[in-house]
This record gives sequence, C-alpha cells and structure tokens, in this order.
Amino acid sequence: MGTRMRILVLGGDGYLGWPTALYLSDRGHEVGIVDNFARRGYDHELGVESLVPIEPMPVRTRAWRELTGKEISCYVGDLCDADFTTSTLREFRPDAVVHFAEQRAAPYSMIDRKHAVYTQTNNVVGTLNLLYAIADADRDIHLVKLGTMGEYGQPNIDIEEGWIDITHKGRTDRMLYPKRPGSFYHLSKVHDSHNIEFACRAWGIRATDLNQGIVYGQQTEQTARDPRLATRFDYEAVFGTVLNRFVIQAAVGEPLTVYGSGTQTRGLIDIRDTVECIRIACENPADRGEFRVFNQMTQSLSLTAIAKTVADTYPGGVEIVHLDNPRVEVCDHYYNVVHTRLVELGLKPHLLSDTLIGSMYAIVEQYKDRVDPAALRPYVDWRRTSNPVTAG
Ligand code: NAD
Ligand code: USQ
Repeated sequence: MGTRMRILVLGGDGYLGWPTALYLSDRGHEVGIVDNFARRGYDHELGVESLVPIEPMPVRTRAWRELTGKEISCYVGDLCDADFTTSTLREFRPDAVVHFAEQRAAPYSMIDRKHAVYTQTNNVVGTLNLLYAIADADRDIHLVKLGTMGEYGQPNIDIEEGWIDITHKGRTDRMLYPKRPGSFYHLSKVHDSHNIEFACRAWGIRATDLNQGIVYGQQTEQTARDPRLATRFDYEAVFGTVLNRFVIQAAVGEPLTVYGSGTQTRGLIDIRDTVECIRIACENPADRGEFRVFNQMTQSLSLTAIAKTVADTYPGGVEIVHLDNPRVEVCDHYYNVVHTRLVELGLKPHLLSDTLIGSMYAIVEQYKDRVDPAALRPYVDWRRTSNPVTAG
C-alpha cells in the first residue's frame, strides 16, 4: 500500500458508504464516518426495510474493531448544519472526503413537491456547506463526490467523461458536458456538479465527480466477514434498484417488472468495483483547482437484457412482465459512454456474471421471509405531482 491517508466517508451508514468505509480501513487508511441516519428514517416513512437486516452504527464499528483491531470514528450529524460540517472537518483533518451523503432515490424525489424540495435542499445545500467547509478548513482536502450517470440522460451523441470540446460558429471551447437528467433527484446531482466546478475555479479546491452507474450486488470481501457488517439490500419500488430488484423478484417467485419496452439502456457497476473506484480516486487526487470527472460504470445493458440475464440464471421458471412505465424516460435511444479513466488508473472490472447473480440468490434465500410483495409494486408516477408515500 502507498501512503496512509485520513479519509472521511460522508453517508457512511448507507448501502455504499458502509462497505467503502470498511474497504478503505482494510487498506490501511484512517477512516471516519459522517451520517445523520436519514436513510433509516426513509424506511420508517415508507413502511419498508432492507431485505438483509443491518445493525446500528455502534454495533457495526464494534464488530469491525473486534475482527481487525481497526477503529472507525463516527460523527453523527447533518451536512445541512454548516457548523457541524465545518467543525467535523476541522476535527478529523481529512486528506480526502468521500461524499455519499445525499437522498439518492429518483422515485422518492418524485413523490410530491415536499419530497422534491427535501431532496434538492438536502443534496444541494449539504454539498454547498461541504464546499465552504473545505474552503475554510483546508483547501488541500480532495473532495470525492458521488454523482450519477443519470446526470447526462440519454443524448444522441457519445457521452464523454464530464467535459466536451465544442466548436460553435468557428470557435472552440472545453465545456462541461450538457446534461438532461430524468428526475428531481438526478437534477440535484447536476446542480451539485456545477457548484463544485465553480468552487474549484473560485477557491482552487481539488475535486473528483464520480458519475456512477446503477450499482448491483450486496457483499464485499469485508462485509461478508460477519453478519454484523452486512450492508443494506433494498428491493422495494422506491429505493430498490433494478438489478437487485430483479434478483429478489426471481428468488421469491414474483415477475420481473420491466418498465415500458425495456429498450432503455443504463450503465452498471458491481458494488466490489464501487469500493475499489473510491480507493483509486482517493489515492490519486485531483490537482489543485481541478474539477475532474470519471464515469464510474463498467458495462451498458438494456433493461430487457438485465431481465433476461437474471431469468436465465434462476433455476426455476421466471416470468418477465412489461408494466406501463411510471417514469418519463426515453425508451429507444443511442447510448455510448466513454469510461476509460478509472481503468487507466488500475480498475479491473468485475462484469456481470452468473456466479455473482448465483451468490445473490443465496443471500435472498436466507432472508426471503422478510420480503413484502406489496412493496415491490411501483406506485410513484412521474406524470403526477402528488403520489402516495407508501405502497398499497
Ligand atoms: P444510501 O441512501 O444507502 O446512503 C446515503 C447515506 O447518506 C445514508 O446513510 C443517509 O442517512 C446519509 N445522508 C443523507 N443525507 C444526509 C445529510 N444531509 N447529512 C448526513 N448524512 C446524510 O445511498 P447509496 O445507495 O449508498 O448511495 C450513496 C451515494 O452514491 C449517493 O449519493 C447516490 O446518489 C450515489 N449513487 C448510488 C448508486 C446506487 O445504485 N446505489 C448509483 C450511482 C450513484
Ligand atoms: N426499472 C425497471 N423496473 C424496475 C425498476 C426500475 O424497469 O423494477 C427501470 C427504470 O425505469 C430505469 C432503470 O430501470 O429505466 C433504472 O432504475 P433504477 O431505479 O434502478 O435506477 P435509478 O432511478 O436511475 O437510480 C439508481 C440509484 C441512484 C443512481 C442511479 C445511477 O438509485 O442513486 O444515481 O441509479 S444512474 O441510473 O446511472 O443515474
């Protein structure tokens, strides 16, 4: 390993933040976690829970200490509280801050006005407070921010890594790649990207925006060491993401719910690659004043191809249904994404395989009694300005 770094993981209680904190700690870095446990609150609000039970943070960190002798310090608070954010940075003195701490479900942001406003306030204000905290505490701190492939939408030209050279009326400039996202959640990430790029120019901050595709899988080498270290596994229609949902639907004998034609294509990434991408980004910081963008995905697949892959690997019969699409999204479109920069820095991708899907079936089998079939049905319709908060 190279230099031991101090890394603060914001949103470290979440699906990706927790495995990332363990991975970085395992690699010898000094890790701290920040979270306000909002995600556990959304479960309560929606009347759902993770398929795999998750332990409270003190139990998680104690288990990690027992198994490895390593400490992970935890700061409980809200990034929207500027004093908390600045004082936490001053106290922990990170070399890098990994920022996962946002409301991340597109359907949650589309429930109604209140949820859209909450999502954009939480995400944009939290990130803005963080930018001020870095500028005031130490401008050398490298911000590693989780963005999303959905910022770009599905343009009819190749998607570059954040920046594009445009020639217009005979003049050329390097500009941020144009964005056309598909929900108020995805829009919050676009607003963040613009704010971060400006902070890099204004204050000389160093930042990496990771435009990540849809993550699948539930275990990493570290979370698998003890059930107390498990991360969440969402399957319901608001927080459950497509591949994870399809695996769980297949395993409990429910049809796989493809929205619309299924010709929509998305970028995907295995959770084991997510944690490695974060390590790579932290250990290879952006330059002072640089706003660097990596497209953090390893392969593109249509929804139909994802459903077929899952159905083909399940030993029993699996039905695939096409539901009226509750979202407003383009179905037939061009999709060609450049995603070479993380590979150039050493990422060796795990592509979607039968073995991985098989190991996910084993996890579902263990907890399938916890699945509430009613929670699988989508009920947030993009065309309405008011939707129910819970299924049923
Ligand atoms: P998650 O909801 O499981 O985790 C986010 C964590 O942030 C939660 O523990 C939550 O309590 C915390 N949080 C939210 N707002 C906060 C605030 N204001 N202050 C402090 N803590 C706060 O989400 P996830 O799936 O782990 O995703 C993490 C990040 O990665 C998100 O930014 C998301 O947009 C991005 N991302 C996720 C995926 C995916 O497929 N899961 C794909 C691409 C990008
Ligand atoms: N979909 C189905 N059936 C389902 C669920 C979803 O067909 O049962 C479709 C959706 O219509 C959409 C696609 O699958 O076309 C992806 O939906 P999703 O819920 O898996 O993912 P999305 O809403 O895009 O959001 C997720 C994460 C978000 C992250 C994003 C990465 O929740 O935090 O930013 O993936 S990306 O898609 O690249 O923007």
